Parts: sequence; structure tokens; C-alpha cells
Amino acid sequence: MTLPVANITTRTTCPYCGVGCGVLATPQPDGSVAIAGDPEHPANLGRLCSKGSALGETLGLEGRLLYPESDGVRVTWDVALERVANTFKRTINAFGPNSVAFYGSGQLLTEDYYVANKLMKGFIGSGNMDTNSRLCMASSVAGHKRAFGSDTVPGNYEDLELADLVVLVGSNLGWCHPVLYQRIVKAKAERPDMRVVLIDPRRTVSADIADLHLAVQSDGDSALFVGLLAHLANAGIAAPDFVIDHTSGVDAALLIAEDWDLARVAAVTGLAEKAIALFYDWFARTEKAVTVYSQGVNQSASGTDKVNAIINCHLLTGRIGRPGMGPFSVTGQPNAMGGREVGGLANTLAAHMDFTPDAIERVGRFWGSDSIATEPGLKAVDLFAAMGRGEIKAVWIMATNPVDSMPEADMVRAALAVCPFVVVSDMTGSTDTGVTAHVRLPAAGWGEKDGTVTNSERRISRQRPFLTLPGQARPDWWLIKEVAQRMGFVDAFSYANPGEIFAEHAALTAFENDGSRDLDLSGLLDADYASLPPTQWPVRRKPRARMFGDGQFFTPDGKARFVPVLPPPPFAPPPGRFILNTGRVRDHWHTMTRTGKTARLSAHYAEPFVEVHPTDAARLNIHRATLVRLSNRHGSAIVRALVTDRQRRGHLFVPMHWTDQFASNGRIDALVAAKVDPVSGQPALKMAEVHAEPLHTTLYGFFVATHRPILDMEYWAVAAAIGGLRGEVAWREQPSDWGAWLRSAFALPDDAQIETMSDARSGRSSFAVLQEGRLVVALYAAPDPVLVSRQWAVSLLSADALTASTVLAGRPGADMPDVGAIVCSCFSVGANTIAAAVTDQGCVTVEAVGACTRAGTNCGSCRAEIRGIIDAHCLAAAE
Ligand SMILES: Nc1nc2c(c(=O)[nH]1)N[C@H]1C(S)=C(S)[C@@H](COP(=O)(O)OP(=O)(O)OC[C@H]3O[C@@H](n4cnc5c(=O)[nH]c(N)nc54)[C@H](O)[C@@H]3O)O[C@H]1N2
Ligand SMILES: Nc1nc2c(c(=O)[nH]1)N[C@H]1C(S)=C(S)[C@@H](COP(=O)(O)OP(=O)(O)OC[C@H]3O[C@@H](n4cnc5c(=O)[nH]c(N)nc54)[C@H](O)[C@@H]3O)O[C@H]1N2
Ligand code: SF4
Ligand SMILES: [Mo]
Repeated sequence: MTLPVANITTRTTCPYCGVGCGVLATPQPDGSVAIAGDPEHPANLGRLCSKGSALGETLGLEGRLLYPESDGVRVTWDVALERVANTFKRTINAFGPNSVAFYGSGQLLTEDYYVANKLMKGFIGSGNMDTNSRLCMASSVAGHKRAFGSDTVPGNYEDLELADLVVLVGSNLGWCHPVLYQRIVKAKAERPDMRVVLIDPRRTVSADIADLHLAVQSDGDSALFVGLLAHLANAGIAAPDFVIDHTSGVDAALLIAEDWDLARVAAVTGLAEKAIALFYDWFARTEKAVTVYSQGVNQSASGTDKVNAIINCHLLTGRIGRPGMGPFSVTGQPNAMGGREVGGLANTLAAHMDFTPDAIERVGRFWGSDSIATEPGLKAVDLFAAMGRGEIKAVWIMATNPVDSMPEADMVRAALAVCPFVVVSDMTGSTDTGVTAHVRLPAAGWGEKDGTVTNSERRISRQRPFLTLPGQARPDWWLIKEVAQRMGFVDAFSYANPGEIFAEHAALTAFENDGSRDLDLSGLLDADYASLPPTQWPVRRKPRARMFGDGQFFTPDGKARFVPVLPPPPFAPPPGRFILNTGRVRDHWHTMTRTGKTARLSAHYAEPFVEVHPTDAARLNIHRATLVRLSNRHGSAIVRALVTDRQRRGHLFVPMHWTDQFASNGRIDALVAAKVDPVSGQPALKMAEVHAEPLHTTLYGFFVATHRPILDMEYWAVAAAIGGLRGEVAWREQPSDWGAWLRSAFALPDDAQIETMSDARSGRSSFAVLQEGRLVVALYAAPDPVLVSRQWAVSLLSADALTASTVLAGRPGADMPDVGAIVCSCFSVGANTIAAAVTDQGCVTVEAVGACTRAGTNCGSCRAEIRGIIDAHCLAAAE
């Protein structure tokens, strides 16, 4: 390959969320890469969110795993691959195929995933190939299969724009699917009659476009939708022809629903009857209704039931598969759908076929294998539990970081520690999972690899390379096929390129498919892989944009199934305990291996935090920005208090992103119990039960530095910053010798001059280390959370001709105004700048603030937050 060629633009797809935006990547003569939205991609029509826009900043090689390693020592590919193949072979010979496992990811490309699944299920002969989609989409998959007989997402993105009512359930679309959210924002601006209802225990930014926010009690969703089903039936909204001709089981579903009147729903959901009635009335009266749902639905011990409770309402009204209506599960990862398509979940075989005798025989024949697995393998939670018991003796983890993202994460870490052979293929070096591996294989990353992904609306798009492979990194499909061939499966894995793999995958979807299987790519068999345009499946003669509008489903009788759902009783933690809810922030992606590299994306939230309601905070003696310890019998975490009435009382919310690379004690999954949905096996990641208390802290600290310190203390968190990094720390005891502490933590030379300023009365101290007028370290310590402006301090790292007194003062001078916490990460515009535009320049609309400051004018992901600042200031002015 002769990549990269400066100024040549490559059409590719964003590697983050399941919206699947088209990206134009153009390497520049200076080695950087210009990123723009692809105006021709139907998912985004040129838009990108903050994470997509910052992709160019994540391509640096720092932190990358560039060479194969065996027991921590660099080795050749040959040595590493031989060891993997031989150890897997030996283990299988000694203990049988079910003693080994693969754990994959919705961040693999379809081609990578296909090869991994074929090796494990087709040739090793075990079902033990599961994926992080178990943590993500498994309940949606199970719910789809129960209702439709297939894992089919009926609608497409356009339906969200065509709808007159969009119901967001357990979805923070504004932050997690920002471009899709922007499409709704635009549609709503054009058609103000369009309504949006948000169902989420928290008032998230997505409430910005909501006409109604139902702050449902955790897991109250089933009750809410079962009540809705009853209301629709009673109000005569059912579509009798559709129900009779195209569905089965309605009576059983309605029998349960009849008991759920408003009062009962209100009692279980914690919502006011009036608010519930309004939602029911809107839903009943609006034919064009789309219900979008995500992790607040899936990641629950009753996740599959929640999915079916939603689908039941669409079936009863016949609102499915027609323009502007339908249930819509939005996928998280860029290729969550592709993984489901190839059979990446342990309970599917391949190409949307399950472990039925027919499918096993058919797929075995297609693959030319007589050792195909005949039964499902272990689902993620069971897989790591079995590993902990010594039953899994070799595992290969690909493109996922289970030591951070699995529930009971400390148990997962312990399981990996006792597993005799752990292989990790990743693009990043020391992840919390990577450090447990015996063999580490350097994978090619985004921009280097070549293949396809499928987004939430069943659209297959190409990811294309525009960078050369760094070091000895290789694409995932290549390393899996090399191991397969070394295990003796030479012919079945003789792929020369991803195009060949895709062709085989497409052929399998079409193989003996008389229309009884939803996934059918026969129309792509002769397609030119290199120039494949974004295409929705199924594609026989031509692609189909919507499914089920014709009332034809994939169940044996062709009818959709109502599933009777019995809502669970409300969960009340024991006195003194909180419900711990977890999820995402706008600018970070999961375990931060890529977004954590960029200063821009790290500025929005720079440390792990807990959202706590003011009443709960007061009761616990937790104040703004103090530190909080969360604990239960599984583990503990230390996070910063964010006191806010966006949160329900009795509930806490913590982001899932922080790892041991970025904080001393921020791995939130250490606290989440491995309780799973009985149907899907998906863990209830949104509902742990925790104890919360203020952390005993003598002194808080904040620093900026050119380099990363080594911190051995109860609380620290670091984040990328322009010119170095920034960090927060806390001491239980004040260091007795500050000079010694600084020298040791920041590895300063003995002769480094440490300038100091302290104020005995307030107990505040500042320290500065400068070299030729440039800052090396600035540290501010105080008995209360440090008030120094973070953005100002970070700007010191880029300043010349600094004096110690400027740094030590700890407060911006007139020449370096404090922009405040970063709101718009595209243009690094802070809250103070936006507030000044409101108060000094009279900007009272988001557009006016944008014209004045540029904030919110690129990706638009921060527009809701800008509106929040405007509202706060207008309110203050009115008071
Ligand atoms: N910025 C960003 N975007 C991402 C990702 C990321 O890491 N960062 N990850 C991607 C991935 S893989 C995924 S899966 C998606 C996830 O996308 P989302 O599901 O939208 O995101 P989450 O923040 O996990 O959870 C959504 C909401 O569920 C709510 N919730 C919790 N419990 C309940 C409940 O019982 N009922 C209801 N109705 N709501 C509840 C939470 O309060 C939260 O606001 O995001 C994708 N997009
Ligand atoms: N408490 C709580 N826990 C959660 C969730 C939650 O909401 N709350 N959400 C769950 C969900 S929905 C998800 S999807 C998971 C996500 O959790 P993970 O999958 O564990 O998180 P990532 O950080 O995305 O891990 C991806 C890894 O793959 C690497 N990588 C990136 N590209 C490639 C590639 O091309 N090849 C290879 N081999 N490696 C690559 C990255 O460096 C990184 O180490 O977390 C789950 N855990
Ligand atoms: S919405 Fe953002 S993160 Fe998701 S695919 Fe589009 S640009 Fe990427
Ligand atoms: Mo996910």
C-alpha cells in the first residue's frame, strides 16, 4: 500500500457510535488528517458530532501497541502466532473445545468478526464466541426474535424525521447518537407540531427537545408500556385487521395489561398520573409514532421484557414498518449490527441463523466443516464466571476492555489472572485488560483497516484505509486467519483480503435462503467491494428501507408475536442505599483509549463524577465538588460530586468511562453486580445498589504539567490538555515536605527550582516549576475543592515568558481571561465566554451566541448546554 497520499480524500465511516456517519478523511502534507462529514452519506448528510470531528486528533501513535508481545517481551509475528495457535490447539486436545473462548466486540469490522466466528463455531467446534454486544444489544436482539422471529430493526432514520411523535426511552440521544438527534432537532424546527417525549430517570440534555420528560423510576418502563397497551386497547386505537391477520398472542398480553390502570402505573413508575395520561393520550392520538430505545431499556434485568412491552404497543396499533412509525432500537457501537449479522453472540450460529438442526447442517456444509458447534456457548457474564472457576483455559479478547466494562469488573480481572492463557488483540498498549495478557497482538486501527460496518438502520458502509499500517500492526481478520491456518485449517481460512471475506459472508446469507431469513445480501454478490456505496439490507434485487409494513414476519406462521409482559415490582434499595445508574458523557468513548488522547474531548469532563440530587447530597454531607466514595460488596470507587436536580432523589449517576489509566479509583463496573436478564443474558448495568459517603480529605489539589506524574494516593485523575496534562488529586494527610513530594511525583531533577506561595489563613498553597519562562508543573492545593480556573491553568502550558508570580497567583490576569469550563469542544469555547455573550452582548438565542462566539456552530452537540447557560442567565436577570 502506498498510503497516505496527501490531499487525496478517502470516503470512510466513523468508528464510534451506531449512527454510522460517513466521513471524508484527507491526509495533509504536514502529516495531520483533515476530517469532514460526508455530504453524500445518507446517515449524516455531511454532519459530524464532537467525537467524529475530533477523529484527526486521535490518530497519533502514542500509547499504540505496535509489536506483538509474548510475556511482555517483543517477539516476531511468527513467534506470537505460533504460540497462540499451539496453545489453543493443545488446550482443545487436552480439555475439549469448550475449554477455550473468544470474546469479541462491536468495534470489529464485519470481516474480522466473520473470521473469528467461523474459527470458533465452525472449526474449533465450540459456541464460546461471545461479544461485548452482550452488554449492549442482547436484550434488543432477544426482544426482536421473540416478536418478529428474527433480529430485525424494522425502520430507518428517516422515520424519526417523518414521525409526529418521537418517544425516547432510556436513550440519551443528544450525547450518544448526536447526529441522529440533530436530525430530529432540525425536523422539529421545521414542523413544530412534532412532539418528543423523553423517558429517563435523569433529565439529560436530550430533554432539551422534549415536550414531556417522564423521570421514570429505574425499571419502571415495563409498567409504563404495559399500561400504554391497556390504554390503547381501551381507547379503541387497536388496528384490528393488522392484529388479526398479522399477529398472534394479543389476548394473553392484554389480559395482564388490563390490571395496569393509571394509579398502578403511577405507583410503580413514580410518575404523576397526569403526566402518564398525557403521554398515553399523545401516543394514542398519533399514528406516526416512533419509539427509540437504548441502554435504559436493554441493560436491565427485565430488558427483554421492556423491549417487548414497547413492541407490543406498536403491534397493537399496526404502527410498524411504515414511514414515520415503529419501534427503533438504536445500536451503540459502529458495528454492533454487523456482529449480530455474522453470529458474534454465543447463542447465534452465523448469518442470523440459530443453533437449529437445519442451520447447523446448512452452515456446516457451506463452510465445509464436520466439526461445527452444535449448541450455544457461554454468554459474557457466564463466560468470565466459568473462567474464574478454571473452566476456560484459553481466551482471546478482541477490541474490547472487559476489565473495565463488564459487571463485577474486579472478578473479571481476577478471572483473567487465573486463566492459563490470555490473548489480547488491541490497538492500544496498556489497557486494563491488555496488562493481563500472555500474548498481545497489535491490531490495525481506524484509518488503517479496511472492511464494512452496519449501522442502526441496517446500512452497510465501508471503512476504508487512508494511513499506512504503523509498526507491525495488522488488521484483526489477518491475525485470526493466521492463527486458524496454523491450527491446521488452511483452506477454509485462505483469505487474501477483506473483500473475499465479505463475499463469503454475503454468500452465506443468501445460501439456501428462500426468503425465510431476514438477512439476505444476495444482491451484493456481484457488487464491487472497493466502491460499495452505503447499502441497507436486506438486499435481494434491491435494498429494502423498511421491514414488516407488509405484515410478513419471520416466525413459523409468518405472524408477529405479542409477548405477555409482567412488570417487575419497583426496586427499592435498603435504607441508606442508592440506585446507581451508569452511562455516557458527550465527548468520551467507553474506556477512553482514543478520546482520552485528545485535549479537546477531555475538556468537557476531566474526571469521574457522580450526579447526586441536592437533597441527598445535603443529607450525606456531600457538597459541590467534594469527593465521594461509593461502595458495595463488589468494590468501590471515588468520584467528584456533581450536585444537580437533573437527578432523581435516591438515584446516583456515574459515567462508565474512567479506567486505571485515567483515575485512581474510577472503574465503576467494579461496583455493578453481575445480575442478568434471564432471556438475553444482558447484565443490568444501569442498576447497582451502592452506599455513598463523603471521602475524608484534608487537602484537595489541582495541577497542570508537561508530563505525567506517578501518583500513589487515594484519589487522582488525569486528563489530556494542550501542552501536557491536567490532574486532580486529594490528600488524606498533608505532605510534610512539599518539595520532596513534588520531586518524587513529577520526577523533577534535584536542582529544579520550586517556587512556592502559601497563605496560612486560608490554608491554600501554590507551587510552580518553570524552565526558561515555560511552565513544567503548577500545583494548587487547598482545604476545599480548588477554585483555580482549569482552562486558565491549562493555557499556562502553552504560554511563553511566564513568571512564577503569574502562575502562583492562581487567577487569570487581564491578559489571559478565564474562558470557563469548555462547553463547545469543536472551537474550545468555555461557559464564561458564552455567559459573557449573553450578559454583555445580549445574545438570547443559541444562534446569536454562535454568531458571537462560534460555539455550537460546527457539530451542534453542545447546543443544548448553550441553551442551558442562556436560560440560567436570563432567569437570573429576571429575578
Ligand atoms: N458520547 C458517547 N456516545 C456513545 C458511546 C460513548 O461511549 N460515548 N457509546 C455508544 C454505545 S456502545 C452505546 S450502547 C450507546 C448508548 O447510548 P444510550 O443508551 O443513550 O446511553 P447511556 O448513557 O448508556 O444510557 C441512556 C440513558 O438510560 C437512562 N436509564 C437508566 N436506567 C433507566 C431505566 O430504568 N429506564 C429508562 N427509561 N432509562 C434509564 C440513563 O439515565 C441514561 O441517560 O451510546 C453510543 N454512543
Ligand atoms: N456500568 C456500565 N458498564 C458498561 C456500559 C454502561 O452503560 N454502564 N455499557 C456497556 C456497553 S453498551 C458497551 S458497548 C461496552 C463497551 O466497553 P468496551 O468494549 O470494553 O470499551 P472500549 O473502550 O470501546 O474498548 C474497545 C477496545 O478496543 C480497542 N480497539 C479499537 N479499535 C480496534 C480495532 O480495530 N481492533 C482491535 N483489536 N482493537 C481495537 C480499543 O483500544 C479498546 O481497548 O461497555 C459496557 N459496559
Ligand atoms: S454521531 Fe458522532 S460518533 Fe456517532 S457516527 Fe456520527 S460522528 Fe461518529
Ligand atoms: Mo454499547
